[in-house]
Amino acid sequence: MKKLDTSLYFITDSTGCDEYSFLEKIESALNGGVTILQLREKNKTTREYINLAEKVHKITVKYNVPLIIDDRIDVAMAVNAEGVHLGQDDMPIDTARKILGDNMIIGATTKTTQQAAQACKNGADYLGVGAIYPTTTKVKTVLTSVDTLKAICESVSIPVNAIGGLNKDNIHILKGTGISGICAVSAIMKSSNAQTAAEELKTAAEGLGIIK
Ligand code: TZP
Ligand code: MG
Repeated sequence: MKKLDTSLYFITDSTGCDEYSFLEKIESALNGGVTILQLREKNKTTREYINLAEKVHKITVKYNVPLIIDDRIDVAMAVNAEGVHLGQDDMPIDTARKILGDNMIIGATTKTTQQAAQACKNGADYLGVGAIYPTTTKVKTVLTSVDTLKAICESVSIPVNAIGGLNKDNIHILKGTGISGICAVSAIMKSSNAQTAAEELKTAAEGLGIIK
């Protein structure tokens, strides 16, 4: 597997978006420098999830950007996605690793150093930590402090990404935490120009020395 670049991690949300605009937004964000993309669908049937994932994957492969499927290893396998993202209530990381083998990317949501250590031990390739700020994206989550984020970064040797309410104007608090990247849903999804939004987020994070 080539080295994982999580520096600009775009998580999609198709709510309220017709399929054409959704796919167009994804392509635009990829043009803006997104390095890894997660398809996150909570209300689709399995068949709908697979259909959409196939279409998204056709786009991401053109950009050589890994596609990560949220929650569902069956959907990830069905479309030959590059990986899956699993939360604390999803399939355990070690079980997923046994099924998926060593070549697929497995990401884990962790909110404590204990969860982070466990996820690493069980075979996670990267961690998502947050929510750093309150978020308008539909998610069951609590806030994670920047101190906890930093402690997690210091305690593991895999990439750690910050998530939750992040945008180009508020990411300065992530300076010095040791994160590898920034996850964003609405900062890109809700912008009128996804390419510009991705470019601006990347430029801001690079300017602050948060990402390389
Ligand atoms: N997990 C923690 S916060 C969050 C997820 C999936 C949503 C992040 O969305 P946004 O719009 O970038 O705040
Ligand atoms: Mg999940």
